[in-house]
Parts: sequence; structure tokens; C-alpha cells
Amino acid sequence: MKLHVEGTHLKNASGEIVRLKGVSSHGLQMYPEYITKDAFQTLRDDWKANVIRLAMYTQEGGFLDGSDQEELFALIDNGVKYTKELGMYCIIDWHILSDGQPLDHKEEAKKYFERVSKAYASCDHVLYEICNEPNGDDVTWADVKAYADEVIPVIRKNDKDNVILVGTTTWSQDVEECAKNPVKDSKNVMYVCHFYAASHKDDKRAKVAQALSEGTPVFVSEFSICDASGNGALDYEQADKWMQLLDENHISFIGWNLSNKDESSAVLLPDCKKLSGWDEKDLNESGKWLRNTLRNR
Ligand code: IDC
Repeated sequence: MKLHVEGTHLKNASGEIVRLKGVSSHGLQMYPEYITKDAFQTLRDDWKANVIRLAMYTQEGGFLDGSDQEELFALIDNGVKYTKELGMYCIIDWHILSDGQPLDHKEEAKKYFERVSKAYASCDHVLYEICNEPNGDDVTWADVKAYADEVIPVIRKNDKDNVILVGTTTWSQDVEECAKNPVKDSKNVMYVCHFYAASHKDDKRAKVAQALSEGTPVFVSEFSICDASGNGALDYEQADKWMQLLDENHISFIGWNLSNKDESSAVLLPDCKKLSGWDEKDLNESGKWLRNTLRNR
């Protein structure tokens, strides 16, 4: 269960390469009903997922924007517990999005990661994702690194070695910037690439290839095969090209999103009211694709 990062790879205690593959929740405050053991078990047994990402928005009505924080902590606690019982991994995500400058909520993030890293220090299956998608014209990798260099030590004080995922600039696309200026304590740190296949193509894949060639460990903690709005048509051809790159390099991947929202990135159809045990006919097109993709790997 225990993971570490070696070179560009995630490995287990026996030194074998491990690839995490799974599904991300939608915003925890928006779709809490899918944080159940049954839902995760369906994803494990039928979809062959081995990781669940718990996306906790900071804005968009989330942790720093009106949600009941203790309710969110309770959902995370359940998510961590269910994944542990099921032998899956679990990612605790600080989901910045409209608040694209991670430094803006650095103090809140430190307090948050102090609490969760203390609570889950003994949980080998937990990974921490410290800033979903830094974005904005004035947000630089130096800003993200400055943020990471304060948040990582807060986690490390409690949890010496669980894997930490660091988002990158331009909505977590600029992974090629990290090698020349990595975070200070880079033990068991991976850098995050997100892509939406109908929007992000060759030039974004080239960034990943460059990062890997420079020794940067890359983790795809969120992607879909629709466009960057989370909606629109699916691009199967670009999705294949992305999967080829990820497969060749054993890169972990997590599909966005577990909900029945009326949008193409939601894996369930809008009229599907089941919270687990889904059949093929309950799945949106992106859900069918993701399920097949997970089952084939
Ligand atoms: C989208 C959701 C959508 C929601 C919107 C704002 O799919 O239902 O209304 O966020 O909360 C990301 C983000 C992710 C986005 C997704 C699609 O990490 O939160 O979800 N996306 O736009 N980055 C690129 C795309």
C-alpha cells in the first residue's frame, strides 16, 4: 500500500511501478451523495479503479465560500475510511479554481493541511493534492513553488512520506516548468498535469514529454475527454493520443467527475438516480469511455 516516488515513477515498497487509476468526485459540497462505500466499491469492482479523488473546492460555494467546513471534513473522513476499507487510494484535494493564485489562501491551506495530515498520518493510502489548478495571467510557477514550499513542511511535520501532488500553472498544464526550479523538499512529490482532450492537444502533450525527459514525475489527477468547460463534444482521437502517452510512461490518471450533472464530463446520465451499482445504460458517453479505459488497464 505504501507508495514512494523514484525518478518519474510511483512505486510500492517492493520497488514495483504502481499506477493509480480512478475517478474524481465532483465538488464535495455539490455532490456529497456519491461519497459512499457502495459507490467506491462499484468503481473498484466493476470499473477497476484503485483510487478516488476527493475534490474539495475552496470557492464555488466550497470550503472558504459558505460551506459548513465540518460537514466537508466529515465527508473527507468518510472518503478516507471507505477507501481504506476497500484497499483503494484516496486523494485529498484543495480544489482552487476561480481563486487561481494559491498564495491568496495560503494560510487557510496551511491550517487545512495541518489538520488532515495529522488526522491521516498513519494512513498509507492517502495522497495530498495541495492546489488543484493555479491559473491567471499573473500567477507564475515561482508563486506556486513559494506556496508549496510553505505547505509541504506543514504536511511533513505530521506525515513524513505520503505522496504530495503539486499543481502547476495554466490550470495545471505547465509541468515543463518544474524541473529547473523544483520545490525545496521534493521527496515523494509529483507534479500535476490536467487535460481536457477536446481542448488540450499536441502542444500540451509536448510539455508532459519534456517534463518527463527532464526527470519530473507527472501525475494526471484530473482529466476528461470533453472540452475544458467540462462539457461539449468528446474527442476520442485526442483521448487515444493522451492515453498512449500516459500508458508509455506509466502515468496515473483520474477521470472527472462522479456525478449525474447535465454535462458531458459527468460519468452518469442526468436521469440516473442510482448512487452505486450502475449499469452500462446509466452511464454518460464519457462514463462508458472511462469505465472501458480503466478496465483495460
Ligand atoms: C467544473 C464542473 C462544473 C462546475 C465548474 C465550476 O465540471 O460542473 O460548474 O467546474 O465549479 C477544471 C476544474 C474543475 C472543472 C473542470 C471542467 O478542476 O473543477 O469542473 N475543469 O470545467 N479544470 C479544467 C476543467
